Amino acid sequence: MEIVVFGAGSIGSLLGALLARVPDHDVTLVGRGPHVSAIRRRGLRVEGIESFTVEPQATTDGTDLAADLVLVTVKAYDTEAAARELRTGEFDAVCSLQNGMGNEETLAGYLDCPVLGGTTSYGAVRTDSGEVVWNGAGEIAVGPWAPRGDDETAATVGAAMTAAGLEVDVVDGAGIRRRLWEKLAVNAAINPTTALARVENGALGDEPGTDLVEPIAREVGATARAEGVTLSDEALVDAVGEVVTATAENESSMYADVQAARRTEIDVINGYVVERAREHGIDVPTNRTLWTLLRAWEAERGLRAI
Ligand code: KPL
Repeated sequence: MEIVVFGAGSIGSLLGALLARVPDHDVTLVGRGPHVSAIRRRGLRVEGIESFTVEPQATTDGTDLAADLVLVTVKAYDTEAAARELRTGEFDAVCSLQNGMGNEETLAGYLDCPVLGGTTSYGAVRTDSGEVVWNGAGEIAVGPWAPRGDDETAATVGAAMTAAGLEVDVVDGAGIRRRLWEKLAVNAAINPTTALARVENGALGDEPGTDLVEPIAREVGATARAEGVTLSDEALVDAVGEVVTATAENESSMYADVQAARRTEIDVINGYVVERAREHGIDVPTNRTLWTLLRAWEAERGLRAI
C-alpha cells in the first residue's frame, strides 16, 4: 500500500517507521526541514521497545502527492494547512490520528475521499533529527467518520496497520465517536494539568492529582452524553487512570509544548468541551478554568490573539 504520513513528529515518525518495515508498503513522511534531511541522509532510526532503521521517502512538500492512504499526524492547529496541501494530491482514504476534536471535519472539508477517525495510545518521543524513541506499547482504533467514512475502508486501513505489527481495533462509526470522546477525556485531564504543574503524567496517579483529574473526566462525560455518546463517568475516570499508569514516566505533549514555548492544542481539547457543553447548557468549570489558563499563557507569549 502507498502511504503518506503527514506530520513527522513523535507519533508520525514512529508509525511511519513501523509501516515502512513492511515490504509491501511504500511510505512517504511529510515533515520539517532538519528531520527530513536527516532521514534522507541516514534513514529513520527507532530506539526503545524495538530498535531498527528504515529508509522511507521524506519530504517537506506535502503538495501533489498520491497514495492509497494518508495518515494525518500533525498538531490539530495545523490540520487546515495540511488539508490545503493535501487537496492538491490524490488519495483513496484519509485517517486522522491526532489529539482533539474536529480534525476529521476539517479534512472532509478539503478532501474528496473517505475519511476515518482514529486514536492512538502508542508512546514515542522525537529525540533528534532522524530519530524517534518508542517508549510505549499501545493500541490504535480506526473507524469511519460519519458521514464520509465507510466500514470497508476502515477494515483495509486496519489491515495495513496490522501488517506492520501494530495493535489495531477497527470499530464502526458509533465506536470511533466513543473512542474519540474517551481520548478527549484522557487528554483534557492529563495534558493541561501536567503542562501547568510541570510534572510527568504519573504525578496524576496519586492525590492531589486524582482530585483534579476526576472532575475533568466527569465534565467530559456529561458533555459526551449530551452529544448522544454512551459513556459513563466511571469508564472515563478509569480510562484516564489507565493512561496515567501506562505513561507514568512520559511528559504529555502539552507539557512538551509549554516547555518549548510552542502553541498548545488546548482549543481542540478543553476548549472543545467548553464549547460543546455551552450548547447543551452544561457547566464545565474545571475545563473552562484550564482552557482560560492555557489561553492566557499562549497570549502572554504572543502565540495567539486572545
Ligand atoms: O496523548 C497524550 C498526549 O500527551 O498528548 C497522552 C495520552 C496524555 C500521553 O501523554
